[in-house]
Amino acid sequence: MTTLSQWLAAETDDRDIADTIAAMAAAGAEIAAVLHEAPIEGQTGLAGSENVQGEAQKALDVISNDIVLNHLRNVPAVSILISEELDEAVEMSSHGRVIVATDPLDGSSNLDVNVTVGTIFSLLPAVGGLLQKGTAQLAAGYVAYGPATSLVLRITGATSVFTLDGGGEWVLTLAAAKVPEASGEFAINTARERFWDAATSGYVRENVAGETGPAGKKYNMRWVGSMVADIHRILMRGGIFLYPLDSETVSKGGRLRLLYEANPMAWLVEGAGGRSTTGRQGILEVEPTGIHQRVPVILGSAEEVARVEAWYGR
Ligand code: FDP
Repeated sequence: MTTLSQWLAAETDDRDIADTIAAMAAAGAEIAAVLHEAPIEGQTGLAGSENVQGEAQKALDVISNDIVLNHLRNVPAVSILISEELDEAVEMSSHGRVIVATDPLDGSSNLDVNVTVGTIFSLLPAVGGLLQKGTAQLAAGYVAYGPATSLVLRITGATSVFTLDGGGEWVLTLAAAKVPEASGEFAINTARERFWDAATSGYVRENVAGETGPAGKKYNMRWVGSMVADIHRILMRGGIFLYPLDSETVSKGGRLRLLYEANPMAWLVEGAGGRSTTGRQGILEVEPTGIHQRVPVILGSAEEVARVEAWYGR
């Protein structure tokens, strides 16, 4: 059995990276415990406030953000925290070498229905400033709060999966996740079809046409509507996730956030042999212009991502 601390010791000599990841893992374990009992505590309702994107905050969004903040405050390596729940970046330790960007509770619109949600995080070198491309990431990960509590992590090597045991220990359960190159599953919010561009419509039309269509195989659709759950499925068994630019989100640049959703997920999927793109460039190559910037997100099995890219190239 390999624990998270043993894995960190083997994976990196950089104590700052290891300490920061360990603190995010501890925050994840604490959030998992809160989520387990949240309905009993009546904590799934609206908090009555709004986050920077103008979305209603769930009480648990705020609670999860506070838990992450408290854990990172104890880590001298952390210089700045960027959070989906905070308008501005928060200064932490003045000598810290690591920036953490996080969505403390992603998919929170699913909390009322007991569906998997998650905490996503990305580590960047403080020396590069707040706005760095995804290629600069030191590490990334997410915690998925589902039937099991999973921690998916990548520093620069493989993408590894840990499971939280009953004693609060993270145990390595998959050393190197592999996203199959080919897949017959796609994930997209089809209720947005009327806003789609020609590439998205063309790709989905081909999939829906099945064996007798141009793709020549049968597809199935899977959409949880909670990014962590959808990406976890893709890391475990392949598929493609699309939240493309469409006519409704174009003015905002997309739906999902670059620094704490798209970049960490692209880092993890690419570490498992999958691919990621906005449709026009690799997600990790996007130059950020703001900490809460949005971006189109397409990631998953390499063959499927290539088919979407081919549509964008037409
Ligand atoms: P949520 O707003 O519930 O936090 O991060 C945004 C996100 O969830 C993703 O987890 C999910 O993939 C997406 O929104 C779904 O958005 P729509 O229901 O608007 O399509």
